[in-house]
Amino acid sequence: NTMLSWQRTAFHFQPDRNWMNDPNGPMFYKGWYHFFYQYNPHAAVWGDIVWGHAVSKDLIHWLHLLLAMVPDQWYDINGVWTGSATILPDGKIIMLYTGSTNESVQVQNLAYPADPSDPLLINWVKYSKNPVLVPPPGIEYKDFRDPTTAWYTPDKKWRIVIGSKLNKTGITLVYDTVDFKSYELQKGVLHAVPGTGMWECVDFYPVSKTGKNGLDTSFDGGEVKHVLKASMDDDRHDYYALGTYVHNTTTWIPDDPAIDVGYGFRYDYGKLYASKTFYDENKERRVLWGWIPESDSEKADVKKGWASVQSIPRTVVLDTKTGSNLLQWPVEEINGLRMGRTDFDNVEVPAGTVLSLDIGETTQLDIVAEFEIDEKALNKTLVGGSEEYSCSASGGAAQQSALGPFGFLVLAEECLLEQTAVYFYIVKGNDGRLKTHFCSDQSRSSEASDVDKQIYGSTVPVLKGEKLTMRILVDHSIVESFAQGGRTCITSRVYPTKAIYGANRLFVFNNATEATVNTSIKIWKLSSAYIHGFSNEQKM
Ligand code: DQQ
Repeated sequence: NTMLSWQRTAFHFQPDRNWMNDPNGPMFYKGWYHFFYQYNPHAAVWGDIVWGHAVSKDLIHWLHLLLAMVPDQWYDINGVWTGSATILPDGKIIMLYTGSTNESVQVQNLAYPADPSDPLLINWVKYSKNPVLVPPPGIEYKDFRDPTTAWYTPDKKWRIVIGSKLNKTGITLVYDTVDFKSYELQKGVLHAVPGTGMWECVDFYPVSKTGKNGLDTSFDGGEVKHVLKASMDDDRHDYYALGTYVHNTTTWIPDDPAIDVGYGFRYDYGKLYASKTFYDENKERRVLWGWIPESDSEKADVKKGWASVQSIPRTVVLDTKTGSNLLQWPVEEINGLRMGRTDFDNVEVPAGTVLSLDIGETTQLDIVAEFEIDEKALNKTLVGGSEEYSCSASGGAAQQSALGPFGFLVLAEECLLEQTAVYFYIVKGNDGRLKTHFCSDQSRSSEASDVDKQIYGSTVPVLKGEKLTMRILVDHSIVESFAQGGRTCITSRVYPTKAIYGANRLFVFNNATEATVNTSIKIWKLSSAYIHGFSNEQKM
């Protein structure tokens, strides 16, 4: 089926076939990265959820292993749902996950490796007295899921958080435990935000205010902020906020109440959901995984026989320059896929031009670029470019103003019949201040009619003296874009019908009416990653 098989990605994690959703229990253990994921072994749609399992030495090349856990007990017979790993100081692994019971009640279960000396952790044992937690009084039986990684507290206990809701208020229930078998519900909810609905896949972790390294989830030093992230069941986006965690009162307070969980920053302004971080002690970094759902129709997924990929794992650190947002960046191991590099230095792109970047195959790319706008245009009194601009409500890459849009057309067909535009759009306010938007326009990404054609994006902080920079990873049907070192990220899932294989082109464009931009671009072709292994059918 050549129409659809080309959409298979070449270096994004995915099983051989069928449906995948949330990342589960990522960790580094005895020299291997372990990745588990929500998986339907029977179809390309959600259902019959088990835990798929794969291992890697570098987070890029993967060996699929046997299914780790399947629904075979009354407490998870309707699904082995999302969970997290905690590695205790003695190296013991604790896996907590949500089970949907025979009555569809959401409960928390404990599992551990059958043989901790096996670095591949092939076999998993469920604790004989599961479930270890059932919904507490006042919580609906279907609003209690996705336990976090535990952190060690000053009271010498382990603390976890579980997402829930009370009426329409998203909340995080907090439990303390000593042995992971019995738990005490804490009085305070860590945080609650009215109007946000059910919080799925909560993540909670410290980031350093001073260092470049990631921090263990239990880190308890001085110079940290804590990130609280929740996946909003209502609007299907992952929102995070930075704040201060106070152990004694079991609270977390956002730095800026206007940028709270559910209202403020998203990890990604395109497709990314149910994400989860882990502390990678191997490289002293915190790594984020996110599920990238499809944006075509369910019918198309069934036809192509698979659905969803995972994002390229991203390192996450506090942006110490702004102090107010995170930086997400593809793990450095992705650079190992880089092959030939082509440089375009100091290319002038006048207002209203599109330049073809003639580099041959353009389906697997790593593009790193910087842009400078000519001073004359910046200093002019400008017309066009509304202060109310937002990528998603705009006319996309076709909407011109004095200072933008400019950027790239990827997965583009020669005559631009199909194109996915990734670009900056600058607005000059009445006060003369510049505001930079970073957008990804899917409106002309495909001639197919049953696919998402939204325009994604948000603003991106640009500090004094900084050039505008972006990095784009292109992988057949997915475009992951990072602006200003990862302050704003956008993942687009696109389905061109013409811009495929050799018919695929890359362009740099400047659709501004006033500004000439000067750009320097480095482009690497990326080779495919090894992502194979045993058949997942073996254990069913
Ligand atoms: N997916 C899991 C749930 C989680 C949801 C079920 C988020 O545990 O809340 O597959 O995508």
